[in-house]
Amino acid sequence: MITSAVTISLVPEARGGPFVFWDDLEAGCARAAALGFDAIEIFPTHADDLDGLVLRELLRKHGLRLAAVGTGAGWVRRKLRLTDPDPHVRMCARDFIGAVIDFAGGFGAPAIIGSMQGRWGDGVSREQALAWLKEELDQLGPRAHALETPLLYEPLNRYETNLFNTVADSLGFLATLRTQNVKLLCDLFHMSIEEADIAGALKRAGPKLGHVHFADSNRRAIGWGHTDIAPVAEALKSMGYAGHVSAECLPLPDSDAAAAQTIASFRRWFR
Ligand SMILES: [Mn+2]
Repeated sequence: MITSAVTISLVPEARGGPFVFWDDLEAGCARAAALGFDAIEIFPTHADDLDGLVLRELLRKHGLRLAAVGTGAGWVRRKLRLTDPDPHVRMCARDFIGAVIDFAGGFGAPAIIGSMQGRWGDGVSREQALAWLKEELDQLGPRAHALETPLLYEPLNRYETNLFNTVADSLGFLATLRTQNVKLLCDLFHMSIEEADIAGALKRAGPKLGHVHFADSNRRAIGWGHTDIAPVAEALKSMGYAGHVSAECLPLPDSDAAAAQTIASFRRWFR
């Protein structure tokens, strides 16, 4: 069964970014539950800044699950990335992500590698950047596997990375890894920029699809842009996808309205 999730960002530096709820984990959980979401996706400043006991109690109290945990704060706050030319920066990036893998794994949830993948250029060749990314994913993938969770790799649009922008190219890269535990996070906003056929790309990912970011073409809540959702929903259902569709969209016109529009769209297409 496909389940719904909504994002909660706890990263002050990311204000203005595409997250539905902000700053307050308890309030975000309460709103998510009131609207009928199945799960939350958290963007923490660092894994160590999350209190596992507090989170467990909040999830229990509100009947929610943890869908995934993002690692983008490592880039936003500390400029860490897995393809940095400085080996110390790569090591810190790996540690940052590893701590999120361990924390999320305790809740049966995967960590997400999005902006922490970095990019090539500025003296780093594409070949070198991909070799470093491969090396890091081959260490982090098994770490997640030990916790029985996948590790999520998210292709981003061309304005955010020059490593991989499409599902097809990302699948080709994942096939070169030793670990089989890295799955794709397909973000419908990035896909609306990069894919010729979003539904076709999702089907192509097939069993490698681990998570979906649910946002329209303009990164607003689903239904408020021009993405044709019908074939996208049909593709996810027909391929037997059984993960979350998680609202990673702009909080416009405000958080509650974006969340309400998302859950209305979710019910329309998946219930
Ligand atoms: Mn995303």
